[in-house]
Amino acid sequence: MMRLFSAPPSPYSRKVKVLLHETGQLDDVEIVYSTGTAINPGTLPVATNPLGKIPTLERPDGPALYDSRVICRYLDARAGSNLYPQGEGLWEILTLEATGDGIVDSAIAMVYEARIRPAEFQYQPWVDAQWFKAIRAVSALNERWISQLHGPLTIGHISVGCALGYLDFRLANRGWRDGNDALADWYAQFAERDSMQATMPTD
Ligand SMILES: N[C@@H](CCC(=O)N[C@@H](CS)C(=O)NCC(=O)O)C(=O)O
Repeated sequence: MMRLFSAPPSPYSRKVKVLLHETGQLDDVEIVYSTGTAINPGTLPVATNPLGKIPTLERPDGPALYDSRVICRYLDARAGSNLYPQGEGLWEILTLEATGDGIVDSAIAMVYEARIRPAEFQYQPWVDAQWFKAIRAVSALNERWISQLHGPLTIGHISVGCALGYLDFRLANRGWRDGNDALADWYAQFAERDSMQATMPTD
């Protein structure tokens, strides 16, 4: 049995869990609760992932895999589920995935700044700059990616869905929907999928 080190609030872990739902592999993976920070690694899987991050996928028949992008691609190949298009379209979808992940990178940097760094060391212009990155990417999704998002399910959809879900979860007051109606409409529909409903982030 494979073991997925992950935590309910983690948006990168959520990508993997959504993929497990969508590809019918839930029964093949034990979900192991794992949490911590760079300063206090807690139960993060440092023994198998030197970066000490989740998600990490331990496999009985091979070395552990880490980074959500690697794990998702592995599990897609394992299931033969075609969440990665063949041919030229692949590059666009990998970029869509990177856009969703990048939104999360900035959002998490903001959350860690507030939570981990002592108040006297916090630097608001840096926090605001992270938000500008995230909202610029949200706006690009709204302007340039809506037709892909309305197409067949790919890893790009999953990444973007988890990213927007994370903005709602941790940064709802920033109002990512403002001026991004097409993306908001897409997300309202996407969030109804069983895989998304079953993996809603919680503390
Ligand atoms: N690029 C990685 C990012 C993983 C990541 O940063 N996960 C966070 C939790 S959401 C983590 O493990 N943080 C602990 C740390 O940074 O030490 C991925 O896609 O899996």
